[in-house]
Amino acid sequence: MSKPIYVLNGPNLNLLGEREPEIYGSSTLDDVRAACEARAASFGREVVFRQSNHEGDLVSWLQEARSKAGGVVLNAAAYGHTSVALHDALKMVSLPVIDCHLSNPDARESFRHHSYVALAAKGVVSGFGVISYELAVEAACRLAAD
Ligand code: CA2
Repeated sequence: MSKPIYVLNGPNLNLLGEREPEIYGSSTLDDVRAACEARAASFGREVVFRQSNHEGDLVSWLQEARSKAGGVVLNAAAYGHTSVALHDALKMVSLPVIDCHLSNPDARESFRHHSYVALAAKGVVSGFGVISYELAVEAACRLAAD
């Protein structure tokens, strides 16, 4: 039985669809979850989809993923730009980890240009809205060993 892909979402993404649709699109996080599940299902995998506004939850879920996941898609949101704790946790995950963003942080404010997640990830998908998640889940499924 293939292990699931963990899709982990950071702060404020629970409010997706409620504001700034010109940047993030109009999909809700439930829409994102459905898109991830559909793409993973086409590769015979399931998704464990979670969101938290708390940095420590994301660290704990990355530690859990080490033994339970086939791969990880992480949109750490603002914590990606600030969190050495997430970077350190990711360095202990020997699975394909895809850094995923709805918007393209490199085309935005300079404080979004640095990513502690990208430095420890296999690759980055950004700028395509919900499609970023679909591409990231596909990459995780195709790169997963277990
Ligand atoms: O583009 C992305 O996916 C981001 O990770 C989103 C973060 C931002 O800090 C990163 O630089 C890029 C912000 C998430 C805010 O969540 C929203 C909540 C409500 C409406 C829209 C977005």
